[in-house]
Amino acid sequence: MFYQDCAHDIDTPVHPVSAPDYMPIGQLRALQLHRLQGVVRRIYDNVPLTRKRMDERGVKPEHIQTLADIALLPFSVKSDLRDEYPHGLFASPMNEIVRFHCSSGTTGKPIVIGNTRNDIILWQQTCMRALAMCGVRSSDVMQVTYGYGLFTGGLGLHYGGEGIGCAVLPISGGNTERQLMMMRDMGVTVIACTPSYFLHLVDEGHKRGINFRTDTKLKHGIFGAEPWSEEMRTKIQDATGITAHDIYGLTEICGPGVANDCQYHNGLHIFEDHFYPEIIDPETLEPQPDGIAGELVFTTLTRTGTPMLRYRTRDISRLNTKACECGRTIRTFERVSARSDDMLIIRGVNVFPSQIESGLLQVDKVLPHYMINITREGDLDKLEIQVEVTRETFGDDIRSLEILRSEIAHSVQRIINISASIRLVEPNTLPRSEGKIQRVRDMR
Ligand code: DLL
Repeated sequence: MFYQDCAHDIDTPVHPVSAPDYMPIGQLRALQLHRLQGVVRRIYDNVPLTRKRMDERGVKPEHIQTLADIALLPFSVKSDLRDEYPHGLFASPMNEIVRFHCSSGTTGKPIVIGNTRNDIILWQQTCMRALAMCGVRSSDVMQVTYGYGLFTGGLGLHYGGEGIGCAVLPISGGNTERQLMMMRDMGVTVIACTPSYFLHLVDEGHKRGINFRTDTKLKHGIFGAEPWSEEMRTKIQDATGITAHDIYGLTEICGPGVANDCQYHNGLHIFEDHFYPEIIDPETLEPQPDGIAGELVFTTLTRTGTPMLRYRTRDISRLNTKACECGRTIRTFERVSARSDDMLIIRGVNVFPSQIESGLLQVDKVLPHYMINITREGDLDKLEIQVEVTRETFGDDIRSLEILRSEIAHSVQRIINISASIRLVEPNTLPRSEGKIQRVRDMR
């Protein structure tokens, strides 16, 4: 499905791909219920873990008679994916799976999501709707600077861009010099990347004398995969003259294209004909009314490979009560700025302290005492790890210390996929605790 002939601009209400965004509410709710009943049946029939949990609660698929009945269903969490690694939550046979995506888990093992052909097609459609909402059209040239591979960012936006009919530049992350060169040479009008990396590109561009307003054709930025603020939106827009949009998603639900903000920036519109949202109190797990802050929970209504029932995202937000001026009927949530668990997002990559720990402790001479310091230099996240090493080490010559430092850095990078600077410290120099130890200093 291509939309190359589309002449609509951002003020024209309905881009062809966006029609479901404007569905009458009654129709939307009926569709959601119908789809919810279908996905609950599929999961009950195919996923033993969830069937067991439903049976323990005495809930059968036929008990779902209204959307409010969703509260009868069990939640799912990231550790379910880890415990059932790699395929335990799949609801389709392997011959129907066409692509895997992964995200880091709390151990060395990633979580694995299987996509059927249908999942890939529907994911492309929600990414197209996200891009259409940002004003991206078939005449645009889009630089996709999100990583390609197991991470969903690159391929998700790539398929969305191709679906809209724009010319996609699949450059992936890194190599700032080349990013800046191609942005200008290819007449890039849309960039999709993490907001922090874009700010880094802007800084580097300014150092090279690039004026983003006059030396590039950039109009839109599609920024997500990490929390960012309204202040950062203003900073980006002021520095470059582009419109900065917020795109939200997570691997477990599909990747980017779960929700997106429109030109009014009143929060992120959820593609709720595919992803049913709830807000719960993370302590009591009780559903919260619209307008009250809590943890975002999604049920995938149409996915077949690894559908999710009431998936707890750990992201904190609230469902907005006011309708948006854009006329879309799909609801919005407030931008996500916090998480209820301890997952760190460093340069757009999910990192758990326990992963860093296992990287450190794979190296001889390293003691199990460390501190993770995260700062922001300019607009880029910096990760520094202070780690205690044996006292004898300090008797070694400078060159041996340097070799050890680099060995530790490599070991950590192998696991978390981003670089960290390592500071070796003497035994007993880092804080100790009798209760819960605090090993992360997030100073961003
Ligand atoms: O980050 C998918 C994605 C790729 C979204 C590209 C947008 C653009 P994960 O790596 O599984 O998936 O990380 C998901 O990142 O639960 C949030 O905590 C955070 N996150 C994603 N988008 C936003 C956003 C991708 N716009 C986790 N604002 C989520 C704040 C975000 N946090």
